Amino acid sequence: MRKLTMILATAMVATMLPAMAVSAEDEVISVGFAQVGHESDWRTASTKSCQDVFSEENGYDLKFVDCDNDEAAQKEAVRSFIEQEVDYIIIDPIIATGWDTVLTECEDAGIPVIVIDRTIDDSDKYVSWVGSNFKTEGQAAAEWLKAYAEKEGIDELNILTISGSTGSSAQIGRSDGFNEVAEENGWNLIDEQTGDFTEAGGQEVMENYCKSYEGQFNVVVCQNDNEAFGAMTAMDNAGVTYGPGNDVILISYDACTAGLEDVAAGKITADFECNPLAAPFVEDVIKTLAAGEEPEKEVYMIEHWYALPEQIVDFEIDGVPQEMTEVTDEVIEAQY
Ligand code: GYE
Repeated sequence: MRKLTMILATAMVATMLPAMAVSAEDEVISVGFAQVGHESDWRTASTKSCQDVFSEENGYDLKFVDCDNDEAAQKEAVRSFIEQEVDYIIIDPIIATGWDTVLTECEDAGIPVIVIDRTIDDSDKYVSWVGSNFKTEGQAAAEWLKAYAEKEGIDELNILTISGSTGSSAQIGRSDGFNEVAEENGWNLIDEQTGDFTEAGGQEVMENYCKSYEGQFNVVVCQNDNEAFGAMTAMDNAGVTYGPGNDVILISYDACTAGLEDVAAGKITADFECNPLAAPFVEDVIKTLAAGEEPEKEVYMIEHWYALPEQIVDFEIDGVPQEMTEVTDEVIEAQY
């Protein structure tokens, strides 16, 4: 409900209802959330985080739309939130560009927009963004690979990448961060095709890779865990071994529970976290706005780089030493 309508409605019922009911009605904050879809474990954790925080018990009316990775549907969802006169709009942008028109509509309607996870790169008409530095994640994976290959005495790196959804800031950042380091070090980037952040996509791309590049690769980079699950099925079927001590170094991103279980099982060689639990920080932004104060424009999530002890090596990103975290049962238990 929009603020003005809410005040009027409250004033009208105030004469008729006991004070308790008025204040309960007054406190409900409506939030529209245009979620990317349901493509991955990461996405499930992100959705749950928002549903937990913006619950009825916490005083929210959450209007949740799963946009099924459809850019047009996502813009439609945002417009439907404007029509419903919600108090706040949360967007996790499927792709990074093409946002200025709809964000201008939100601005004209006086509804604050909070962007989470992926970035909007061609408009700044939102109050805050809460998410991860995807380029740093890509650099971390590559700098780890460099240090690990040195330790293992592997001097030729022939790399296949299964990228995320093309044009999403998560894909762009991870590819840029990784590929810059790869090029500096003269590694052989054989191919990069999208698996759309899904298990089925990862499997399909890897099946093609196993046929086209048989015996020619020793590193597979999957831009999320679900793609890695699919890639593992394809490699199993093609008789390619992966994980510590095997044919292929398998790198993944997200580090959700099932991904870390595969690290512990010696299948994924290292997993670079992307933290999906943004909702509590989004609520802080909403509370700051409600108090009439200015929230931070950018809020970064904290993330860890995971491996088993034998695969933990020292590395730096732009001169900053990085800590790696050993995957243990407790760590898996605490993950999302
Ligand atoms: O890595 C992937 C999800 O935008 C960071 O989207 C997110 C990515 C995440 O589908 O699993």
